[in-house]
Amino acid sequence: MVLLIHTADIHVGAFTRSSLRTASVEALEHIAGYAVDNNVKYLVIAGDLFERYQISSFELLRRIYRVLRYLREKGVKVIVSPGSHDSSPRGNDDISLLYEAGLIYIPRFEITSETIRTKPLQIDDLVFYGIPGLRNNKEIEYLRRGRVVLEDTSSTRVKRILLLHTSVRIAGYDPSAYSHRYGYTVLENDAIIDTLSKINNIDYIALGHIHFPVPLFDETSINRAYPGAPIGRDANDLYETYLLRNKYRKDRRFLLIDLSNDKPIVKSIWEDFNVYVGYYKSYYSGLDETRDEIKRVIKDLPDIRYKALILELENIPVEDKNKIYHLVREFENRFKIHIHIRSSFKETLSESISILGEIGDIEELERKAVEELINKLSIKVSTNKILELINTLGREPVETGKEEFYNSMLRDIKRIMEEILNVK
Ligand SMILES: [Mn+2]
Repeated sequence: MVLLIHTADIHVGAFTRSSLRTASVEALEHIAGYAVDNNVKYLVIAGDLFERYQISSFELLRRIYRVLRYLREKGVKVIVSPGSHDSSPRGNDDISLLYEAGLIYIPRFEITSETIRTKPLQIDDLVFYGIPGLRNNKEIEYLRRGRVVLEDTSSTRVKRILLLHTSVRIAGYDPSAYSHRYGYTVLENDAIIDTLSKINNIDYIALGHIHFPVPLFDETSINRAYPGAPIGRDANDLYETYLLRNKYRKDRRFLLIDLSNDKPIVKSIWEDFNVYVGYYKSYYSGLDETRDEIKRVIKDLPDIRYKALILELENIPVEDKNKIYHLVREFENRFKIHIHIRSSFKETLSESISILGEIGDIEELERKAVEELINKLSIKVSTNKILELINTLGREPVETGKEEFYNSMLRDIKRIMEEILNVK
């Protein structure tokens, strides 16, 4: 039997100031335990092992080193491809340190303005390739233009696995509906990666980047899937965990891939990863009442290691927003719980509360800066449009076909400007 585990988007280092901060490393420990107990010899992490390219937590790093050392001692090989969060272009990142320590394998690649060339990494009878997640989903440009080269794919009978960290529309799931989280560019459909896998004899594509598990299945014959994040990294992910359980009657998961036959058999290993997400919606009815209400909701939560609560409180008066903020912080500490407040009342509230959330990457910082500027200038334009413009201007030309590149860029700029100025 050729078995491997496929996971992605662990985001160790997310939720830094919250009681959830150890949840993701614990999820990885759990997956590692499953691999050892079930004699699975390969663990594939398709990007975003870490929340940032360097995390500073000694506690989390020590646990990462320990679990990886444990896997190595048990003969489990861990193959990691860089994601959009955890790699630095110069390799000053934590995953490079893990590689130097001999704890993980990273399939090598070279990126020029022309191509992404990825080199085979052979381990036993398996060959791994990795296409990293790049800033602004730039890997998509390469994929669209057919400028991704997998080297030496012709050789003997081995199974080939491609680790691919990107945003692709798959099985009816459209990541562009969540574009600010997954980048502004999305591969329109998976025909491109279909072709890529066919011409390179790829047996299985281990996808990463989309935190929601796609597609949802218990067990099926399929050659690509997003396992989804075990924990996630922000309130959106927690809300999706809630939806997965309460709307789709599924859970978070990792994937067990059986490559023994011609077609891979992929099985979802559903897991709660010791996280409970509660959702509570109410109208604000005064500070004391709301305090009692929230306390009651928290006390009703099941006794589980990691608790999160999404509170939707409507009609909070502006003069009470800071009091609510402090109340929530107090409850978070007292009850060891992660609370996220969503309010439909006024933008000012979500703004003041937003420091509860995480500012994890440059794209989020960009968004915050643009939002602030729009507010300051009181102009009527959507943040998304400005970010789309910035990202379009930041596209990098490919050496061949420069004219076509600039023409299509100008077309896009014209379209965005027309939408911003509301003309046409
Ligand atoms: Mn991610």
